[in-house]
Amino acid sequence: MKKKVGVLVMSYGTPKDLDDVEAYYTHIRRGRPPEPEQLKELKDRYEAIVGGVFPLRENTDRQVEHIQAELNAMDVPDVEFVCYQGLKHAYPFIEDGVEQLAADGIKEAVGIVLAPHYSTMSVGSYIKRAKETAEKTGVHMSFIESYHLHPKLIEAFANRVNKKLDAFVETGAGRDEVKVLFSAHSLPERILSIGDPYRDQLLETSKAVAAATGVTNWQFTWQSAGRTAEPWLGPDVLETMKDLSEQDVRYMLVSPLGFVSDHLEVLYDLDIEAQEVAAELDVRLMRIDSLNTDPLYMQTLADCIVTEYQKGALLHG
Ligand code: FEC
Repeated sequence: MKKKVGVLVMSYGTPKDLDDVEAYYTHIRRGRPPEPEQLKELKDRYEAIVGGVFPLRENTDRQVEHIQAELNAMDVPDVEFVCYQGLKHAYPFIEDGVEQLAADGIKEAVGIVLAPHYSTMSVGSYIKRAKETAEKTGVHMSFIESYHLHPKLIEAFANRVNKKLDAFVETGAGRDEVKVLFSAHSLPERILSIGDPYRDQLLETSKAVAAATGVTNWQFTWQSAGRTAEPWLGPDVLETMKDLSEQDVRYMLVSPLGFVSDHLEVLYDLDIEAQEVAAELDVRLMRIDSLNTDPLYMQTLADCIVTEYQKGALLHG
């Protein structure tokens, strides 16, 4: 019989429905309930993306199914991979995922996050929570911290950039006239003083995608900064768009490299908010399609998981 190896696939998580937004937001704020106007503003954003649906949940479900299929198609001798979900801010939480795999009798597992870049505030905190539960439940777990330069990930992003640059060319723009804006979720500026690799890894992915597409007209910018008083990394994409339009840039392709799925930060912050700013500035803005279950992305994850598992198997016999 094949040995069952657990795979904890971790992701941000999204509310179940509009009534669940308050509990979700309170969890993000580490137990502090939002003010009524903050809650209303967040609900309005969810309602604006196709009538209040929560695409991240379905996307994550589909990604997990595809990863499991991809892993078992790799035919690792004597091993069957079984995937579990662990969400940062929604049910099933990271702790639930680890407890479930332990309850199913799994003794060995690999953890991966559906976000390619490492920050102590993002991936680091997912891993910390999973590790704590793994220790309590006696599961031996190892983790993939980042995969931001995996060749198949770069190829998947490059294909998407090329596809949208072709779409610009069809509308009459010159390929080199399009400013490619690589973007990612902002974090508080204080991450830089603790030597966090997040910004450098994002720049490395940007350079690799630019090299793979031959794009030289690009820059990196942040997006979706949190609504807190402390300073967040900038410039924000909306500010970048304004600056560029003052320099007479008329075509912009926003390419969020820090996100892998369609969700609020893409469908609202870029497709609604940034498009409104583009209309005011009279610039043409497009966005690359999200990776979702792109086979190249699924293969990136499966490859990282199998490599991590085999490294552990070699070490522990
Ligand atoms: O579609 C959905 O339902 C979920 C969309 C979503 C994703 C996402 C990814 C990241 N976040 C990261 C960091 C922070 C920090 C704070 C913060 C706050 C929010 C709020 C919402 C939200 N985030 Fe998020 N994030 C998503 C949604 N995020 C909603 C609360 C309202 C707001 O500020 O807009 C600030 C927390 C605090 O108050 O202390 C920090 C990072 C990522 C990308 C990596 C990852 O996926 O883990 C980093 C998707």
